[in-house]
Amino acid sequence: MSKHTPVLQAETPDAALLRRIGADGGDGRSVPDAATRETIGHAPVQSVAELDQAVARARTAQPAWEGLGHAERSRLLLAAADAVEENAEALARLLSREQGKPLNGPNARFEVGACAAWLRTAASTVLDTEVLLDDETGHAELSYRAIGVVGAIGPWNWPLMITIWQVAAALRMGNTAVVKPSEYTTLSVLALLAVLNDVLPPDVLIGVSGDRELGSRLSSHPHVGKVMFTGSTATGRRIVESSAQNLARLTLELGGNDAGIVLPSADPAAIAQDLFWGAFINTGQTCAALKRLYVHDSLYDAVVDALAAVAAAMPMGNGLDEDAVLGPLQNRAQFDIVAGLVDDARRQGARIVTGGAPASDLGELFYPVTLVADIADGTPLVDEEQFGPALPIIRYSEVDDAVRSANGLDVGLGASVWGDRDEARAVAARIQAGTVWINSHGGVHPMIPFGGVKSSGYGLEFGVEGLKSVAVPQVVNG
Ligand code: TXE
Repeated sequence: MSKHTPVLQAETPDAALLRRIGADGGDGRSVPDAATRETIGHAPVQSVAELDQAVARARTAQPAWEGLGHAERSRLLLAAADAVEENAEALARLLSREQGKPLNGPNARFEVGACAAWLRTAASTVLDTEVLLDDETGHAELSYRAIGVVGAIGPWNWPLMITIWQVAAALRMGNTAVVKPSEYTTLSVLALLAVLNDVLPPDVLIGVSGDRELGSRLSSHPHVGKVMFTGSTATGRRIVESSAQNLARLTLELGGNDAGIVLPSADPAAIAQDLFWGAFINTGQTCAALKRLYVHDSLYDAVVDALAAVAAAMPMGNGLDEDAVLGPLQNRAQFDIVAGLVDDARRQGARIVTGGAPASDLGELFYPVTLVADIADGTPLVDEEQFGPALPIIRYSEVDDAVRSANGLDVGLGASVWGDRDEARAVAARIQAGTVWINSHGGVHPMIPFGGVKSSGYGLEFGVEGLKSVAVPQVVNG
């Protein structure tokens, strides 16, 4: 047993997974536990040549995989979902240690459960051939065929769930996939792929481990026909540029800065818990989290107080602590962004209602839930994506102004409106975002398409639209 991996001595289920993917030895890049910063294993550092080999293998395997047909691929994806469930606790523990999210709350166990759910839905969703014309002038049909090799490039915040989002539909449609996980959460994703590969044929789903150079090569590779990307807008732009070379089709789920608007008709006490989780799910490190909250003047103080009361009752701690529902920031860079934005807001005269300074007693990267009131548009904490546990709460008196603020940034992943349902739906229709939730924020469902507008990207995932997005349409005319 390696001296680098003391936790393996405990023989936890995640230790077996680490051994299985060869991460328990001393070779490769050292991976820290997000909470304790102790080394939990080593991630392989693969070369561009190895990536090229992976794409070549996936390309060779693709015709036979497509040739299995929908029924057999669906059967295998259902078996893959069962395999995820059989390994759920080991995956959740490894995810919790590497990513930082607690086992409980809407966190690690929830994420692993979502992987199984999305696999099952991708397996059972029907994408029928459409009859476009059928009369005396002729007959034409539209059906959807596999593209070939799909490149999946993911982030570190929901690494398992987003990998499944990217590959489940792709595999169902007869593509093979090469996955490049974030360098921050490589081990969890490699472990997930190992579990899936227990039931999938060889080379249908291949992981490559490395940094952005591998991501860059995967997205520009001449034999990759589709890139599924979730990450920052800056990287998304680079992927669009490289698609000029290989003409890969793209689904880009980029950053957001989701606004929530609380209307005068809302009940602060009734919505506080859902507002809290809308903003602080995964300790705020979520693409479609509530990142700026606009509250009508008439109930501003009541909403701030109700949110502060909910925050006070939510334990933060090491992810393996069964009581914790909030964890650390995943990495130092993100921690510095959050701490810097809060410090800046304070300097500009905003009011820190709760939190506002690192929770160093818990560990290096812990930052408490921070509510920032009496803050305005134009402050970086409002205008920039914090991607962490700090929520600016902005006062408004005219709904038109709140709508203008919500639409005032160049992103549009999600948004939410809180209050009387009919009033809220009327406001929702005026908001520029891929999804507008009413009296909730951020909930996703495997049958409901999800995607952004503006600089939050393009393309839809999930449901029938998600299957279409990893396929090429083909018309048969005659
Ligand atoms: O993202 P990157 P990071 C936001 C969040 C965060 C910021 C940076 O605000 O602070 O993005 O996070 C790979 N071609 N979000 O650094 O750099 C890279 O190796 C191809 C929002 O994680 O975009 C990794 O696998 N791939 C987001 C993946 O892209 C490249 C979730 C993401 O890295 C590449 C996470 C290139 N040229 C962060 N360069 C959300 N919307 O959910 C890097 N990569």
